[in-house]
Amino acid sequence: MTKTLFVTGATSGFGEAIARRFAEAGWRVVASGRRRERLQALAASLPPDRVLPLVLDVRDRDAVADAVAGLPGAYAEIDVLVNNAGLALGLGPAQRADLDEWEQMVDTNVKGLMSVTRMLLPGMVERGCGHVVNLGSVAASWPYPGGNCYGATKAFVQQFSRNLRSDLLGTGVRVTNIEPGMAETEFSLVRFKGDAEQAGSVYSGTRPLLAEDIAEAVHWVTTQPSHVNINVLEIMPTDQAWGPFAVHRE
Ligand code: NDP
Ligand code: 8X3
Repeated sequence: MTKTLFVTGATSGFGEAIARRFAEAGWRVVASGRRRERLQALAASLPPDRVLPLVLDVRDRDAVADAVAGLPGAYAEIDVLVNNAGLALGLGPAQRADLDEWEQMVDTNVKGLMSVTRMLLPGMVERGCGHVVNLGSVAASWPYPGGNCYGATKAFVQQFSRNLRSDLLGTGVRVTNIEPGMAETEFSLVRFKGDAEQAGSVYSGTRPLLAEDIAEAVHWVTTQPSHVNINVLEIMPTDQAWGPFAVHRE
């Protein structure tokens, strides 16, 4: 039977690659995000009747509820939810951070993820199957200068994913937290407010992960036999690793 995926943030990067990976594998895909034209272009580039473009800002709780309640017949029963929509804003120290930017990260990465999950979970539990895949980050576990609020939102995603597993034990619903390291998408362009040069310098001279690598990982975790739950998958480029502790000296 054809399965259905609901992915947030499908207008670029991981979300778009995930939508493509699953649509090309024959799944129905609800592709959501704020930029309508990009969703329409995505749907138009894939086989007909495979992708439902859904304009949705995950920060708008009522809109999320309406969107889930209004899913048309063929797309109404979601087998896999990928909570991918998210962003980092800025890389400055906490004492100089813009509180509005911190709030936007919390509203999107934390509260948006909570809303979409809460709205879609009852159907999965009722049907006795389903899978919630969250896009966490290495930033959840490994602090770095300027990661402040962004890393904290991903630490929420990490613990929320674990706690979801506890609540869903025995329901047949699976939960996975994917934690990527450096990946070249529009992530840095957003983080640096459209400064392409600064964004490009993050990836120059190295080989970052690609959006398709993450899409492949999401496809793999969701196509394991139903008795297998991949709890967490941390993925880095071969060219990335940890550094020593920083020490301040007078
Ligand atoms: P992109 O900037 O390429 O994609 C982010 C997506 O999130 C876009 O489709 C954007 O769509 C969507 N989005 C942002 N805000 C909202 C909102 N309020 N409502 C709905 N959609 C929203 O970045 P990535 O693909 O790299 O990021 C995807 C996820 O992966 C994020 O959660 C990010 O934190 C995480 N991640 C990224 C890593 C990286 O190095 N790239 C590493 C680890 C994790 P639109 O603007 O159209 O709404
Ligand atoms: C994105 C990876 O290292 O920029 O979550 O925080 S990092």
